[in-house]
Amino acid sequence: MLHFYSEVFNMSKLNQSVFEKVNILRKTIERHNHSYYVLDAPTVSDYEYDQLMRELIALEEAHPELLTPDSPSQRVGGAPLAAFQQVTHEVPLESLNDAFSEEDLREFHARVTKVVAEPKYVVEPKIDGLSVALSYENGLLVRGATRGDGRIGEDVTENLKTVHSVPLRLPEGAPARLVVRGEVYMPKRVFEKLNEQRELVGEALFANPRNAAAGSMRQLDPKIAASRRLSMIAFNIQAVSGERFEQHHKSLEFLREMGFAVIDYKLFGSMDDCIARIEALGQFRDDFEYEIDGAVIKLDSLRDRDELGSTSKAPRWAVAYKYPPEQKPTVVRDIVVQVGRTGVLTPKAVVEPVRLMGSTVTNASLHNQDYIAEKDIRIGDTVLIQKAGEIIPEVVSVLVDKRPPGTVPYALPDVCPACGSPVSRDVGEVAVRCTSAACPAQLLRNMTHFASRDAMDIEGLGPSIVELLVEAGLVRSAADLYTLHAIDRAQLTTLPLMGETRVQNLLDAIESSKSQGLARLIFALGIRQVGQQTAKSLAAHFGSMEAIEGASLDELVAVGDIGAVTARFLLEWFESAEARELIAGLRAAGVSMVSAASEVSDTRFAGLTFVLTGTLTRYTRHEAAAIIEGFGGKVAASVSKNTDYVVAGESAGSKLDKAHSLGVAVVDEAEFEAMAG
Ligand code: 0OX
Repeated sequence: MLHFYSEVFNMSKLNQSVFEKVNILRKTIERHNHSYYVLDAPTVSDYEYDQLMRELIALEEAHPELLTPDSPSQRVGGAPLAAFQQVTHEVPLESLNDAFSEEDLREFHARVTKVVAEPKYVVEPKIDGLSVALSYENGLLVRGATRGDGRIGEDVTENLKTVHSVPLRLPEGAPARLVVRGEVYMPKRVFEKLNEQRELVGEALFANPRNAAAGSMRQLDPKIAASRRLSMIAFNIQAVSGERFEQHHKSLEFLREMGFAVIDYKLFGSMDDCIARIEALGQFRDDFEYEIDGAVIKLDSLRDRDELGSTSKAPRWAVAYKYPPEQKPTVVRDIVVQVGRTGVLTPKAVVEPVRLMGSTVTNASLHNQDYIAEKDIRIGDTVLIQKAGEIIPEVVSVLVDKRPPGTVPYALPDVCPACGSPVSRDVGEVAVRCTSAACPAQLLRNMTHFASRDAMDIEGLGPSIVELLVEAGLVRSAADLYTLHAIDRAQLTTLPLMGETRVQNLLDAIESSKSQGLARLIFALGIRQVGQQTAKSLAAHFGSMEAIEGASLDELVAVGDIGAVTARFLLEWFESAEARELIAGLRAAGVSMVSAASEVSDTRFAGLTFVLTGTLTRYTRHEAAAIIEGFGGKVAASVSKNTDYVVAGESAGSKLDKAHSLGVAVVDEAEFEAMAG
C-alpha cells in the first residue's frame, strides 16, 4: 500500500487525475461485481459494466505504471504458467467424517454431548466442488491454493483471480492477515452450457460440475479458467490476525462483511432441528445454483470445538451427511437401439426431458436386454432415473403403479435395426450383436472411430461426412479413404457440404494420417477391448504390424497389460477375412505400420514418476497406471525422492507419510482426474 502511494506522490498532475479516475473505476466495477456475483442483485446492465471495464482497460494500457494486481481488469486471466507450484497450508484443510443415516447423525450427537452439554450446531449445504484456501495480506489476495491432500496443495492464484466472487482486495480495516477456506464450483447452468458447447465441437464431456470445476482450476492458462465462469463460496476462517471469534457463525458474518459470498448456514439448538434442515436442503437441492452432495453439521462454539479436537483424519466436531444420488421420475417415450462399432445393439430410453443434477436429461441408459427384462422396463412406463458417475444417467426402477394400460414387455429386435441381418448372443455374454461384417451402422461407426482425434486424427472426417462418403458408394472400408485422392474430384465436390477447399483439406488430412504410427493405427482398427493403452503397449512391444499379426496367444499375453480375453479378440480379428483385406489395403496405400519414435502424442506426464496409494474410487489401479503411461509418465511401486506425484486414494497409508516426509507432491483422486482430463 505504502509503496503504492509513494508512486502516486511522484506523479505529474495529469497522471494524478488519471490515477483518481482509475481508482474510481475500479471501485465502481468491484461494487457492481460484488452486487452481481456475491449478492446476486445486479446493479447495472451488462452493457454498462462492459463499458466501465473497457474504459479501465484502456486507461491501464495507456498508463501501465498504474496497473495493480487487484485491478478488476486482471480477472480476465494473465499469461499461462509452466507448472503449478506446491504450497504448504499453514493450517491444514481438514476433511469430514461421513454420515449416511439419521442414526449416524444421532451417534455423532451422542459423542458430542459426552463433552459438550448443550451444543449449538450450524448446518451448511455441502457444495460439490473443490476446496481452496485464499490468503490475504494487508487486504490483498496474495495466494490461492487447492486443498491437495489437506496439507500440501497447489498454487492456483492466477486461476482464482478470474473467479468473480473471490475478492481481490478486502475492504478498509481488514485484518493484516486472513486465510479463508471455501469451495470453488461451476454453477449448474454454466456446466450445462459448457457441455453443450463441448458436444458441438466434439470435445469430451465433463461427467459433472465438480469435474468441470476441478479441470478448470488445473488449467495452466488462466484465460481458460476465466472462460469457465466459476464461483466461490466461503465457509471457514483458517487463520486471522487481530480478531477473535467465539462462534463459527460470527466468523461467517465477518467473512460476509469482508465481501465474500458466504455459505447458506443456519443455527440450531437441537439435533432434531438439524435433521429437519438437512431433509429440507435435500428436498430443495435442485433450487441451488450449485450441486450439493450433502449437508455439514458443525459445532458453533469454537471453544467447544477445541474441547473435542480432531482425529488424524477429520474433526470430531463436524460431520457430513451424504445424500443418496438424486433420482427423478420421468416417462419412457420410446426405446431406441443403436448399433455400436463392434456390432453391439445398445438400447437407450428416450425420456420426457427432466432436470437432474445440473442438466436436462432426455436419454437414459438401459444397458442391455437382461437389464430391461429384469426390471421389466416398458415404453410408456414412468421410471426413476439417476446419475451415477457416468454422463448418461440410467433407469433405476419402474414405478409400476403408474404403468398405463396396454404396455407390453420390451425385447430387443432379433434383426439388426441398421442392416436387417440376424443378431446373435454369445453364451455367457449379455451383449447382443449384429452378425453382418458389412453392417453399414458398424461400418459408419468404425470409420468415424478410425478418423477420430485419438485414432488417426483425420480432421474434417466426422460422422456426417463419413455417412456421405459411404452412401455415395465411395468408401466401403477405412482403406478406401486412402484411394479417394485418385477418384474424379467432381465426384467429391458435388457431394452436399463438400466444396473445393473442404475436399482438398480432407484429402490432405487423410494423406498426412498415413504417418500417425502403429499405436494409433491399432487403436483406430477398433478391435474389441483394444483401447488406446493396449494399442500403445502392443506397438511398443512388437514394433510392427507384421509382428503383431504373426504373434501367438502366448506371445500376446506376454505383453504387460494384455489378458487372455483381449489376446483372443486380437487373434480372432487378425484371422478374419475382412481384417486381412483391410490391413492389405492400408499397407498398399502406404499407411505406416511401424512404431513411430514418439508414439505418445500427449506427453503431459513425460519425465514424471507417479506412485499410486490407497483406494481409488473411479479407477482400478491398472486403469490409473494405464492413464499415466498413456501420457508418457512412469508408475513406480514405492515413494522416493525421485517421485514427482503420489496419487492418494482413500485410506492411504505409509506411502503417503513417506511422501510428506520427502516433500513429494500429493494429489487426491479428483485432482488426478483433472490432471488427466
Ligand atoms: C462444502 C464444505 C466443505 C471445515 C472444517 C472441516 C471441513 N463443500 O460445502 N467443508 C466444510 O467444512 C470444512 N464445510 C463445507 N460447507
